Amino acid sequence: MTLTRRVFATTLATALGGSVARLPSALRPRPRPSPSQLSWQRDELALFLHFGVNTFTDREWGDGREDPAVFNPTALDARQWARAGREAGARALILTAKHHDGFCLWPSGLTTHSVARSPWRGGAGDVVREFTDACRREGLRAGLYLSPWDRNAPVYGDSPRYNDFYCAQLTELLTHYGPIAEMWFDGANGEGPNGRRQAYDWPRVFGLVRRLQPRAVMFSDAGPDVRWCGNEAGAAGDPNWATIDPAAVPYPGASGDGVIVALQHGDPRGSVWRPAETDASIRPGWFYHPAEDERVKSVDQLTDIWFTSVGRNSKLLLNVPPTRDGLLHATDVARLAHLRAHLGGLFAEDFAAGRPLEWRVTGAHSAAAELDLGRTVTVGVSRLEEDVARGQCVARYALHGAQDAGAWRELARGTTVGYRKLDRFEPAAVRRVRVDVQDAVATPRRLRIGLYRGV
Ligand code: FUL
Repeated sequence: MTLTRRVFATTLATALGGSVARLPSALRPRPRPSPSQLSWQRDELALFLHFGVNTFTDREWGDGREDPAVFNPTALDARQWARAGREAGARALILTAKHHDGFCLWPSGLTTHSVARSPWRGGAGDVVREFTDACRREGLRAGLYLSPWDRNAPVYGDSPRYNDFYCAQLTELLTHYGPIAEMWFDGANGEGPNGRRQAYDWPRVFGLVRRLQPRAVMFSDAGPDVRWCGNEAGAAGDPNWATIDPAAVPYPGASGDGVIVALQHGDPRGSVWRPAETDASIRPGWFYHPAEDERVKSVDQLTDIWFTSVGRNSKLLLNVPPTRDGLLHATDVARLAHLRAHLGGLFAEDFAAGRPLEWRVTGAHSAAAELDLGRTVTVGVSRLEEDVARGQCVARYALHGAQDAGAWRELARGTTVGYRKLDRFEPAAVRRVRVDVQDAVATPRRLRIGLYRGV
């Protein structure tokens, strides 16, 4: 869209007294990421830390009736979490400040179900403080998970009162611990201690975060900044658009036929930029369970997840739960280091680096790129990237390779590209490579291309 058209569209929207989203799609400027959404995506990998009373009771969902005295991680060292994250290549960490049991890892003034009633650090400890300090010391961004569902709070289900309570807890977290890069709102919404369900005031919650931490991104099924990818198996959708129709998932935890499809795939005509975050655990559960020590995902499994998350225009939020000691388990830490080394090796030598790329726009929605690698090499992995700061465009592409003057042979084909699309294919000896953008939502802009040997 030209500048004049964009100015017109915005002016028209203002004159209509409505948002740009209400304009006919042909007049609407294509959505682009905010600076915070862009930094969020460029982080590529974040670690998720599920930690709390469940760690000690060996459960996945606590019922809110736990004795706070069970929480006693005698060797807790948040610096070890942050160091392991940094060494794994993660650029952010997200901690469950409160899970569904309502137990707070900080001494919240709103409840007694917290670390303040535990024997840990004599009741004077604050895991959120140690966590945010450690992130900063290791140069990582800190994010927090504050479960809306609270099975301990007596006011849960008494909707206006719990909304006040929840916003007050959120205010504690967003005003006492410095910059928070991501607030994570889970969609699970069960019953409270009185058997009632809560009607959350999401506009108020989102407005509060924007006001107190304008640079934070908010994650939930329904955004507003980052959406859930629709499953916990480590696979973003294919295709995966960063744009979505906000009406398709109107609030966190919404259910219905189209919701999961919308979360997985987004929508090429979507009016808002809301990229998908892929959350998956390195272990079967989200919390630490000793019985799962032998079931930590292998480097091959984690690599597959990398290809189906970061390699599908998503960001990977990989859960690595602290143990009862308050440390990441040695097996998990070693696995993270091996994953980093394995990916480092896979992407170490880019045969396309520095090679001139010939880019031709072949139609209103198509283009072709050709690359001479200067010598014959064996290629088994490709990396395609759009400049998503300017939006997402490619809907369908094919990758071909050829030996010197030989015939073109298809190596891979796919749908969306976005921030990054990774493909693995049968290794082939090629000297020339061609990428055909066969369909796009606008005139395709030059792609970045990387080519690697693969295994
Ligand atoms: C879910 C929760 O119910 C799980 O316990 C976990 O926190 C996961 C990330 O989100 O909805």
